[in-house]
Amino acid sequence: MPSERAADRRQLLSRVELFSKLGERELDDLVTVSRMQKMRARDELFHKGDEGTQIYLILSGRLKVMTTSAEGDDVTFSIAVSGLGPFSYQWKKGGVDVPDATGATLVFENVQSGNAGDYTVEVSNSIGMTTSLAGTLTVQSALTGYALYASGVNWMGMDSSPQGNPDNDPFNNFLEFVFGLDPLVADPTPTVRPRATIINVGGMNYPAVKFRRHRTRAGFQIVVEAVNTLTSQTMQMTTEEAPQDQGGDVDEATYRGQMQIEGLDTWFFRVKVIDTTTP
Ligand SMILES: [Ca+2]
Ligand SMILES: [Ca+2]
Repeated sequence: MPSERAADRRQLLSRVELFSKLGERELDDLVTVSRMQKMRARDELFHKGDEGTQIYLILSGRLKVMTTSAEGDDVTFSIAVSGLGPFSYQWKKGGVDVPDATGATLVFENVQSGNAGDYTVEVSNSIGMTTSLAGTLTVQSALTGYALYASGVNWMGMDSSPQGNPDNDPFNNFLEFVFGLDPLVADPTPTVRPRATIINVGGMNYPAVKFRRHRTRAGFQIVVEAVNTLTSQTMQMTTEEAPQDQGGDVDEATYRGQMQIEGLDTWFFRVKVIDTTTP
């Protein structure tokens, strides 16, 4: 026999559209894994990229969604409302209605700088309850990433272009930017270059590659591929392990192959840096 509080919670859950088709028993199961959480103003609930292990239902209050997009990305703002439906929605940009934006979700496909702004959504139901959510969309030009970085370096007349290599090490300025290196100091390659290693996960040894990279810089994409024979054209999937903070906006990334090292003769990784500033 569920407690009175559990009964309240079950009633709340049953009013959420996503769970509306569940039977009493399934709702009871949900109640046992749910918990109430009070947040203070400005508390951060989650960050983009966090592992999605929970669903949040907002019972009262407002949630602000902050997001940054490289131009050309798809961005979604979405609102979850509890209470008595059905609901109607109107999204606004800078207080002005966005035409045809009357669903629970506002999607920008191929976002452009013109989409940047402060967004709110007004939600109302048949008894006139109104709530709103606010979010800011910042659109970052892919070019600003390298340009911002380059502007902070004292080049003293040396070649500051992405292809330049004033310190004459194996990394051009663009790769120095990507991997968090110093473009004016020749970097020792065995230490900073992507390097092969072996990591142990759950008692099994896997081939892996480790490299340093900048976390928050824009204008590039790193793709890691692996292959276990040089003649094979098929690149295998790799799994990204939790990155290790190296301080100063740099982390060490580890990607591992899917097959255990036992039984493998060879394993090659390819770390591709794609310059997204070049269309
Ligand atoms: Ca260099
Ligand atoms: Ca360097």
